[in-house]
Amino acid sequence: MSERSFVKGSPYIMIKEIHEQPSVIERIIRSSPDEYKIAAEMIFSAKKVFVTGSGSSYHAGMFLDLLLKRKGLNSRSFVSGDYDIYRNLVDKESVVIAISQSGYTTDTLEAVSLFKKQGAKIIGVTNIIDSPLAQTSDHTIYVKAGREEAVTATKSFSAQITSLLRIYIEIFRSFDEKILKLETYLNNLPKLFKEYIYKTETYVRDLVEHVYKKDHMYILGRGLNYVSALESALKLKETCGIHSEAMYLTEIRHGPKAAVDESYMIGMFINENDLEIALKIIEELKDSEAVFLASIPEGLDNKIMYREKIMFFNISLEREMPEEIRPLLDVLIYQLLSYYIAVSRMLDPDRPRRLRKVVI
Ligand code: F1P
Repeated sequence: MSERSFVKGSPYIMIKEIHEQPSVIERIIRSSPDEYKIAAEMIFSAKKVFVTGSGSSYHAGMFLDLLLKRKGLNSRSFVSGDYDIYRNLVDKESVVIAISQSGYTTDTLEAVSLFKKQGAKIIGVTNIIDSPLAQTSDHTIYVKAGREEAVTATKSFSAQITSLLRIYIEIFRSFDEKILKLETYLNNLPKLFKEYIYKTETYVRDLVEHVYKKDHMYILGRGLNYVSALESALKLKETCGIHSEAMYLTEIRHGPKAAVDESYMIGMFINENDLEIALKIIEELKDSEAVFLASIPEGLDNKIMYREKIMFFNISLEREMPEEIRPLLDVLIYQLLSYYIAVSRMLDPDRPRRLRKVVI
């Protein structure tokens, strides 16, 4: 069965938008480098960098912030509703990267308006070319996801991450050989992404019958994987009404594990460095009857699977994949899982109750 046939049978837009991601990524990586170069120069020459947004856009912002911090830049990210806290830190030596799919989110626009008055330079990252965010920014990155109609952000999140990766690559290409590897990998990503959608979708469709009645999910990760956990947990909450929480990998051992029982799923994004701690967590939860779902580099997966009494599902990633790419593929698992659970629960994944595409 081809991957398109999964889409064809569905009346919903969300699954169509999930499947558009390889072509969205392709469009971004093939576009002219100019807009990313300008942003890269603005960021590199600023004394302080602030990254802000709400919902999925905040998660994308946190991703960039972690990348910049790790390279030694003075960066921090915050939910745009918190802008008042940063009032006395943002000044004319600052650059503020404001991310919003719609470009209309009130909190984000208010943050931009205040910080602009304080002399900061604004880089707007948006999917809507003539949105208020684009109009007020000193420089705009247009993320090129195409119109996103399902309320839940899927392709626009991947478009944000890919666009931010392009900026990141522009800043650091000349300093670091690993960045060249990342760039090459990103340039080949559309094909891999397509294959991964097919593999993951087949997998998730099998998994769903075991988990669609579960009430809770903790999704664990650290570093960049924690960003994937946040975004994945948001998908489940929005789309299929599951109580889901992103949890910093090591923190589950500091209290939350006491709540886990058979009504839980435990998602894990595991790197090589996390293996030891992941094994401890699995061991400590083995009496819980929770269902486990792990994403893990291939070759390491056999170390954690098939433990006695545990229902364990595992999706493996190419071993040599740079970790900056992982959020794109890891979040995809949960986009698909949320969609298929919603459909199994007879919910409309495109229009979750109480939600709107634009939060003003
Ligand atoms: C994005 C957002 C989405 C969420 C929903 C409501 O705001 O919070 O993350 O899934 O669609 O809007 P923005 O990026 O448009 O500011």
